[in-house]
Amino acid sequence: MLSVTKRSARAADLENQLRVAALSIARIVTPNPADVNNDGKVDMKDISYVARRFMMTPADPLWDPAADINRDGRVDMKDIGGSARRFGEIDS
Ligand SMILES: [Ca+2]
Ligand SMILES: [Ca+2]
Repeated sequence: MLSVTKRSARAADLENQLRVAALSIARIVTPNPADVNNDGKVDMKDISYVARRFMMTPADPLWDPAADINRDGRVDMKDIGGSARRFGEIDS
């Protein structure tokens, strides 16, 4: 009985480690697009960065594709909103 409990505890621990690893990989593969400056959190810096590029397109010399949260080729309210909606999100 004890060995079964030990084994399942080990399995649960392994399962947990795999889950943590999978989450880490998922974050690398799909970084949070709202974290424009890539510092691991979505805060006012990201939102103001997007806001400062309001109405810019790739034709603009200051264009930064990172500010185009929804990747539609223009920084507008949708991008500011997209960033604001994810305000406070932290990658750990
Ligand atoms: Ca950030
Ligand atoms: Ca956009």
